[in-house]
Amino acid sequence: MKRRAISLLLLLVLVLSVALTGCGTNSTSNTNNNTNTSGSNDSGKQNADNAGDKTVVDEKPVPIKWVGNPTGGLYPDDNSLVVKEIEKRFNVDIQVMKANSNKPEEMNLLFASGEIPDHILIRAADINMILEEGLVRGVSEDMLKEYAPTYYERVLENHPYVTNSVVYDAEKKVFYAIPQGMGELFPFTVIRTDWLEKVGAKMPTNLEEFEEICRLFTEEDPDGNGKKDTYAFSVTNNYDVYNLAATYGFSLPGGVVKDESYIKGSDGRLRRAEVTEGYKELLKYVSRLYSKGYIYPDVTIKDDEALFTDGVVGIKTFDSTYFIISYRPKDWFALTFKKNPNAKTEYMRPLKGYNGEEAVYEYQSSVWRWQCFGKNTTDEQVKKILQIIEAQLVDMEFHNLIWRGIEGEHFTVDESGMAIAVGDWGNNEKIAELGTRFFICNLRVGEQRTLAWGRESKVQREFQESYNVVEQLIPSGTPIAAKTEYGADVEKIEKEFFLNTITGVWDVEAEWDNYLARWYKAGGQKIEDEVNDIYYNKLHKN
Ligand SMILES: [Ca+2]
Repeated sequence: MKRRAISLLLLLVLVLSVALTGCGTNSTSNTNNNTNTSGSNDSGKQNADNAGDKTVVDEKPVPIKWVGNPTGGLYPDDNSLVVKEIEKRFNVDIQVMKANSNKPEEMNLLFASGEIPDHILIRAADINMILEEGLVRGVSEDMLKEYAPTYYERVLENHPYVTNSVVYDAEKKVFYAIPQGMGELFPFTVIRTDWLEKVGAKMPTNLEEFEEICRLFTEEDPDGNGKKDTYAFSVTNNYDVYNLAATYGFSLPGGVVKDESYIKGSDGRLRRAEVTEGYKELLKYVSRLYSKGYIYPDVTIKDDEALFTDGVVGIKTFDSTYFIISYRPKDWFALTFKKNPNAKTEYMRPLKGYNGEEAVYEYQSSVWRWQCFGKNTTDEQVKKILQIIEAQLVDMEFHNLIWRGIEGEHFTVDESGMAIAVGDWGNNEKIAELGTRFFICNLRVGEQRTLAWGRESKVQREFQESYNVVEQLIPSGTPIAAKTEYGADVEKIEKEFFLNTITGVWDVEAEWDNYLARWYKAGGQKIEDEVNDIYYNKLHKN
């Protein structure tokens, strides 16, 4: 009700602003027509390409209102290099929409004003709103395949379940939203191998060996300073036990792999990992390590990465990019080697599971944003947008232009293959001035990834190729209304149980039933019911 009232009010504002911008649009499109005659070379080429379609000689630029990714909340100027280049190449007239796709309130305001952009970028969490209000048009699979075949391929590669989700109409073969984002690497655990050498141990391969390493790192003076002042690892959140959880057969949200994991029980019912027996066993294992003194005692410490940097702990689990020193040269991992030039580390292979089985990694392809098309957008406009997206995926020069500008002028490539901004071209203000990063489509592969993160990212990817990866039962980006409502309450209970049991305040076994009761009562029941309804009635209709 409240929202309706606000919408009406904004509608008034809209009527006024449309009346005002109406005049502005006319005058700008006139100027655009003028400037475009000078760039007739390119439009001539476009016409030739489209000769089969139409016999229009002097095609007018196709107007496109684009909601993109404003770096640091700043928008590209209409005259920025990137905007001008896109306009020239594709014979379009880009209007940069000044609504921040990272901020739902700004997007709401834009839609409430009646303005529906042609290219819409929206946060994963906001897709429900946009679908329910009918703000987008569908794009057929055929159209995607015809104008953006690489885009289509990479979307399906990274989000294989999208055609079995709420954004896809399986009967009509139409997408209402297209996921942007990539299958992330799983968080890595690194171990100080110079410590392993010092205590005469090898990389652990199972939970027993891991526990023994924890003991040695705590009791056998791995840093050789004659004092008992080290621990195996620290625990402040799920990150730290991510790879241990995998050995118990499930994924925990941590860093970029942030989806909750649902596991199908022998009764066919999907349950959140945190209320399953495997989770209980994990907590017992970790609390035992804590009770033996192997885990850093303070679990509330904010900056626990520094414990690794300072050589207080010798094991750390974190997002992959942090272990790329050239990519994050000033971060905690890189600093470890500045502080202690003798430090050596290696990634830990997945440990053998507690039941003797292989560790389980759930494939999660983060939906960073959804890409959608406004309900008033024409086929011609969709076609142009798809071509712009396709070009940045297949044409490296155009890809670079969209992401970082012109090589040699705005960026250079270092010895690790990573692109480095020249001068201050990496600053937010300069990014807006240039227009880079606003039109990005985040589905990068091969060289495109190397340019972003350097060659170590390839090493990491290869390291994880042997992982035992399973499908996600509830795909990334699936809207779960009950989670929106009760998610925070339920997570509070999970967090409290996690920290209190690990530190031995509560006994896992004694408190388990109590925890489950509170979890279900706080909204967990509603989430679980909805998840099962989605799984059985919406995703698997057959
Ligand atoms: Ca010591």
